[in-house]
Amino acid sequence: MRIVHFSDVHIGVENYSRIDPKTGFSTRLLDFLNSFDQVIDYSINTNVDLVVFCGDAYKNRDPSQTHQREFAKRIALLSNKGIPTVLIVGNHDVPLVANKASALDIYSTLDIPNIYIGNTLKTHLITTPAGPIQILALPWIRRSNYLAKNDKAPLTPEEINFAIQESLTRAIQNEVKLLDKSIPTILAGHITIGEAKTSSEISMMLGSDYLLLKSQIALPDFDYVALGHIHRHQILEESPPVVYSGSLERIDFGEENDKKGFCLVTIDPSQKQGKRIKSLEFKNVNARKFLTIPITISETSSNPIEDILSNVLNFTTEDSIVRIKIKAPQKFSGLLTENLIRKSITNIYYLAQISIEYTHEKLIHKETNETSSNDPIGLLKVFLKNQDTDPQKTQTLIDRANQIFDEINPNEI
Ligand SMILES: [Mn+2]
Repeated sequence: MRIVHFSDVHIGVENYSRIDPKTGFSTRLLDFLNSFDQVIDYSINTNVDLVVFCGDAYKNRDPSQTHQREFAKRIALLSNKGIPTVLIVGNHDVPLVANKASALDIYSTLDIPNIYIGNTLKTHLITTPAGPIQILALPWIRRSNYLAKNDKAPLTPEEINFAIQESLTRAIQNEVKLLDKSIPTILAGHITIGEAKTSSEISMMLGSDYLLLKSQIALPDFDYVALGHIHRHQILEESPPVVYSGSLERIDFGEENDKKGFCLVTIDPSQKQGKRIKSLEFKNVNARKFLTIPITISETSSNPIEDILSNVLNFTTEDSIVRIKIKAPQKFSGLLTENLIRKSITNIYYLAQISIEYTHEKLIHKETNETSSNDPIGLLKVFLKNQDTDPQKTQTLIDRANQIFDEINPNEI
């Protein structure tokens, strides 16, 4: 039995994007759909028996019609090919208010064949071409739902988290008692596990998370624990495998070095519980690359712009979202403007950011020519700059001025 496990598609994340002239879509939307397509294509072309999606289809709780159509198109392909597909509801899929529908509820409302929605904690018995399997769905729990049911006394956020953790642990234990041990079983959840590591998606989290510990879900009753929510792929436990497949696309530079993709799990249903896992592979998708280029301009450089360009050419940038971090001696500050650098560089797919840090002087920021009126050194620099003073001479004069100020105000920092 071959199972594809993926998660955190987050359609609608559109940072670092422009409009694609051919489609009118944001280029980042195309990136996200492209990596999503690779999961769907793999599942269909290699005829997998089951697809498990562990939550967060969209960026927002209220996805646009276009985003919903693009997600639905791809889920429909799986449905039409007869591949059973489990969709677990993530925190980005649920509204804050109790009784409002999640972004995935429409699939159970329409009763789409082969699509199973995990919007409550319960076990689904699913028939796959390779035999039956039990999926214990562990969706994101809405705080508001919880409060609505437990409104005896106002609780602090920490108390709410603790209460959710307790009730989830109990609910999982109750479900486990009802499982049929002769059938393979997967726990599929959208949740933070305390031991997991994050890269950058802190910015993607909506409020503070409740969490479970690995020991509460790595139970011998499960052949595999499929997780979503944390965007960094990681294997938290070998037996049973407790795995975050990770997201399909990078969101920011914190994920620059993370691989992106999905998991292929092979289970032998004829084996006894605990012996069913045959293999676990991570399959890379071709996600948009992020690249940081650090450049240090030497004191003796005769053409800093030229140096920046030749440094950039050492990297493959045609298909990457790039940021350039420049360190330069203060004397070049007049030469290096972001505009000029941007105009000079043409071989980058998307230039997200240029930062310039000047060594030595920090009191004045020449790009904006701002200096505070009570900063005499800063004012002196503006004066010298306006006089077109030679950079070396400027440095000497500034050093002398610093000495003088130190002598007058020896205790001033
Ligand atoms: Mn999430």
